Amino acid sequence: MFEKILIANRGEIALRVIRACREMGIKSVAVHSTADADAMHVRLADESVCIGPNASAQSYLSIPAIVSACEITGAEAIHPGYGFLSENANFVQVLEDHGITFIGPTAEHIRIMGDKITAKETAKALGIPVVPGSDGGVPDVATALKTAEAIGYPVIIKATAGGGGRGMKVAKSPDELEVAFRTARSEAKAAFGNDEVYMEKYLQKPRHIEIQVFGDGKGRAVHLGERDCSLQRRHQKVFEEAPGPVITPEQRARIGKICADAVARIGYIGAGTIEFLFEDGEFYFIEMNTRLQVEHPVTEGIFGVDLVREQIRVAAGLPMSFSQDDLQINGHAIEVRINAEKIPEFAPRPGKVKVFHAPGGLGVRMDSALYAGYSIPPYYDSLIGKLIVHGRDRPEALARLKRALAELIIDGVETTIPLFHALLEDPDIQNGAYNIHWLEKWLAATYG
Ligand code: MV4
Repeated sequence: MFEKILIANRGEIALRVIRACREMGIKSVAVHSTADADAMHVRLADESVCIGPNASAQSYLSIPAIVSACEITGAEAIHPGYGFLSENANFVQVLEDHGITFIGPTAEHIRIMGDKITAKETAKALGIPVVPGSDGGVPDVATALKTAEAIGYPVIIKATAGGGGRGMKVAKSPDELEVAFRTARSEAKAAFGNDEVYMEKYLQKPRHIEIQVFGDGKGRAVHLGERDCSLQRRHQKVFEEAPGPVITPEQRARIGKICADAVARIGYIGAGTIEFLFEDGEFYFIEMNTRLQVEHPVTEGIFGVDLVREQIRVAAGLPMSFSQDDLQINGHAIEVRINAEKIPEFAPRPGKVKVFHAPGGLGVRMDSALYAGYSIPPYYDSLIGKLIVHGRDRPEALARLKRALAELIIDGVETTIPLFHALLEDPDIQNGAYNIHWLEKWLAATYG
């Protein structure tokens, strides 16, 4: 096992990794920007290194600074958290060249899944159901028209280098296709420096269902069911739950086995998430994320496992501490993202936190790096905490969430807390009757 791990991240996820390290008897090294000198992850780690100025590009994204911090402190491995360098294949390659272990998948697996056409082809070849669409890239308008004719309208055009919703355009009929194609292309070029696009059948009212997978890198892998992350605004998730309110045990077992077998076959190591659109009882692969996700705690809640501990174990060459048969779902978990943002615009509101009181009690988990007196810097993501609740069933989890939200106090900055109080009063949320468009429609209807 490693003696010392460096965490190339900040905020609540840095704390999450430090906590796993401490329970495993592993020393932790925090890295931080100048703006984060007083951050909680710096205080909680065994050691810390300042790696650069406020801007992420010169600190949390600086590969030379992070490799140097590793060499200075003698850390043998790096946990990347999510975001920042967590899906940067070049970073993983550099670490390999320096004899530092990356706690995550291989550079090759990250690269395959980063290119959305290659990811889809790989998924298809591994037996994962995919959205009907073009075979690879669509090079010109004529090909786009022919492909759309074969698929049937509506269609969606997506950037090969994309993900997370940028550079996507829908065409409902042939007369909309040329504009959609050209717009998607130029947006892809601007956003990713790569104008390749591909086409899919546009699903009109799906849910976003993602399957958590975990591999040991030696050909064994398991699945840990699904999370329903359909409640999003501008491709930012705000509320996630597990199990999915409309997924049957049979559907879960079937798609779960397909996913676990697929990642076993490629020798995948560590945590991964296979994203699907789910409509009329069918799963359609869209993307795979090769990292630990923000919403992983809902899966930890219902399975009673520590995913970060497992990531560290397999990175150190140890086996996973559970097999598929050990994994049984217990109850229901919900996470809400607490952002320092003004509702309903979701406009960032950094500033000084005057009071912070975290909720507690049975089935309540608060992952946050806040403390009273802390100044939320304006340079990074506005996520300041995650409230995760667990109950014996979905109604109990909802009641517990309402109770815990009422206990949570953050004074000094505006947050998304009031949004969740309002959402929990809605019958559709209470019934689990929502899809990927529900939240934006509700926001428009509620706040105008
Ligand atoms: C789609 C789709 C409908 N049909 N693909 C958006 C982000 C990216 N991960 C995939 N996205 C979508 N792909 C087909 N063929 C609708 C979306 C989509 C979406 C997906 C998940 C969660 C929220 C969303 C909001 C708008 C559109």
